[in-house]
Amino acid sequence: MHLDHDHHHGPVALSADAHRPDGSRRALRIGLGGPVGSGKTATVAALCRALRTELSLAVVTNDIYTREDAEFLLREAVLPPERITAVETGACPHTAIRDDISANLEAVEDLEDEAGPLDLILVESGGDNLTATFSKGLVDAQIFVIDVAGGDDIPRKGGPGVTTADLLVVNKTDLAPYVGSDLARMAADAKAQRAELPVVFQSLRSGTGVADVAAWVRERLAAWTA
Ligand SMILES: Nc1nc2c(ncn2[C@@H]2O[C@H](COP(=O)(O)OP(=O)(O)O)[C@@H](O)[C@H]2O)c(=O)[nH]1
Ligand SMILES: [Mg+2]
Repeated sequence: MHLDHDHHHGPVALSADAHRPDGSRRALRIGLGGPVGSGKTATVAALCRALRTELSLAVVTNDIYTREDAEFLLREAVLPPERITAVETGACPHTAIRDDISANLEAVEDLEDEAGPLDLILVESGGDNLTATFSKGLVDAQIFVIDVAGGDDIPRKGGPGVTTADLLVVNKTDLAPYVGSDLARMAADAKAQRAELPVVFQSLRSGTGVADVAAWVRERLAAWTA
């Protein structure tokens, strides 16, 4: 934790600033939100595998009462253990990424202090419903992950995650034939909700789309360091 850490104002002000107290540029922070089971942890794992040789990166997971997601990432060895931190959020996962972000800010700052210098920190939310989004004081950009098995009407239903996330990932396209989800309809509905904001259709089973998500992250990082 930084010495100037102040539980009322310090973390947000520090976070919005692109520099750390020593003047170096802090890591780009990207949040991954979306319903429980849509594939956030699996996407984090895929991004780590795609980017870890070219970037210095770390991950913060948010679980309600456990450290399951962090333990999964550790078991899969997607990154060295000192680059993975779990925040236990208690009852309301959205609170920890939107309202009282202090535990998450502490986690990202500690990672930079202890495992840094870092280019990128991925923050996975505890998983909530369609209304959960990250505070701009915690992350610089956010990815919202939904899946085709959750129903092909989700893009049409909207909500801030679907309509405003910097990137929408529609995951598990491999399951579409089994659950009767119409991918063309999902694409059209997402386009109607998001206009020019990007959408990637992904299947971690077949590996489709991961390269597009990784390319989007690289673009954000290039803009961040420019
Ligand atoms: N068939 C299929 N299963 C997936 C895909 N992505 C993730 N899963 C599975 O969906 C389940 C939930 O994924 P997880 O990443 O833990 O979801 P989270 O709760 O959003 O973090 C796990 O059993 C994953 O293996 C995919 O693209 N296709
Ligand atoms: Mg997860």
